[in-house]
Amino acid sequence: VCALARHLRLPIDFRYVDVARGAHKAPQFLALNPNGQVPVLEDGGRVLPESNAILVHLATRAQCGLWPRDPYDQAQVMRWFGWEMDRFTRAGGELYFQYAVRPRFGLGPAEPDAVAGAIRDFRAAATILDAHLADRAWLLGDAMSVADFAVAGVLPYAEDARIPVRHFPHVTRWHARLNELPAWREPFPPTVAAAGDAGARHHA
Ligand SMILES: N[C@@H](CCC(=O)N[C@@H](CS)C(=O)NCC(=O)O)C(=O)O
Repeated sequence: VCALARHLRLPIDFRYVDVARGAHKAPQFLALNPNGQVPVLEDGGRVLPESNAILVHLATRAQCGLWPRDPYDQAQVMRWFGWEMDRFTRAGGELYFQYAVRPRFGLGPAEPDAVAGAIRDFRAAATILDAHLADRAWLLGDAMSVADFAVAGVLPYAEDARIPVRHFPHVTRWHARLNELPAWREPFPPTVAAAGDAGARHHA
């Protein structure tokens, strides 16, 4: 969400949510998102949680084409949104939790069974993604879309989370293409980035 907001140069006032101190479970925040999770967008008095919904809203507001016009392409974006939550990000996110979140929050070392399961699931998902990207620049083909922002969201954490992405050449090439965007490389506004490892702790 932050990468897209920055890429589109949208005038967003970023607020840091200190997850380490439980700010996302405070009544004030739960009034915005009863799930107690970041990110949440407020736009003109309207509130929108869920990162993928926010991606669509921002792209539509910016009229930038990253939310495609063609209904079939829109359905394809929804396909990748569902797929990343169910498979790719779920597996990569588990590795992020095991290798990055657990040590940071003093929850003890990574759990071997959870790691083994997540690696197996990540490899299975990445195999499918790699085959899809073998003859495409972007998930939808020739044009970048919000689906690319959603599916690739876990990859900047690949090193910290020991996500075995380097075994998948087309996924690697696709992510390198995203990394050509300054906003992908530096998604966080300075105030948020300065507040710590902003990876999972901002409210867009
Ligand atoms: N489906 C939600 C998931 C959001 C989510 O998992 N947020 C994490 C940080 S990336 C969070 O707030 N975790 C704290 C918690 O669940 O207590 C979305 O895509 O926005």
